[in-house]
Amino acid sequence: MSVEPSDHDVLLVVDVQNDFLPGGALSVPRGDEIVPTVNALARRFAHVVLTQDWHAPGHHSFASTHHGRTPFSTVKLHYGDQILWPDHCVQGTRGAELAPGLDIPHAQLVVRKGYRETIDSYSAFCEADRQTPTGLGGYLRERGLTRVFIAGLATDFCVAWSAADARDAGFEVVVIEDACRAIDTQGSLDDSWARMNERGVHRATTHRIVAFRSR
Ligand code: VGL
Ligand code: ZN
Repeated sequence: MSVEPSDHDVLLVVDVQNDFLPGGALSVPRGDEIVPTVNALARRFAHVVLTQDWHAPGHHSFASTHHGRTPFSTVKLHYGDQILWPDHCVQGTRGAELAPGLDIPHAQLVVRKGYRETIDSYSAFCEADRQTPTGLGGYLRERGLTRVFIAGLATDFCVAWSAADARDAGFEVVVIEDACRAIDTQGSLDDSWARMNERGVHRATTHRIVAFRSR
């Protein structure tokens, strides 16, 4: 498969936000390293969409919302198992802002997700209840975009869930591995690649994509 960006391709930049960078509330190890890579990639794509984790205060994915619970433990919520996180990406806070180093002025849409207090959404397409769509699938389809390249944070959560759901929604998917970083808790990185491989998600590296001329 050629990974040359075409007019039917979109770059989806997942959750490159202050709280996921070193020093942030839910920092992804070496998450900052991908920022220049993502900027370089974005210059090769005419179509770019960003996502923003965007939680209400007291969100049910926060350990602090559940009495006596600690971050990185798991609870049962109405839709199934939920890993509990430190408070992060609270709506309107500095931690929720896109990383200041992101330089993608031509990005066309920012999808906010996880904004319902009782439902998390790792995926940019479908919330954790597995029923509530974010609208992104319809947006891409209406614009005639058929292949989704994905970069961002974190490989094993929001990138992986977005990739799997994009496949389920009928899109071709390419995860740009070196333009992502993982949290890797409780075997999550291996699990996420198993889930993506099962669905036929392709992998590529940045140098293969930026070798093509700029848009
Ligand atoms: C994420 C955990 C909680 C992510 C978001 O962006 O991968 N992970 N919220
Ligand atoms: Zn979150």
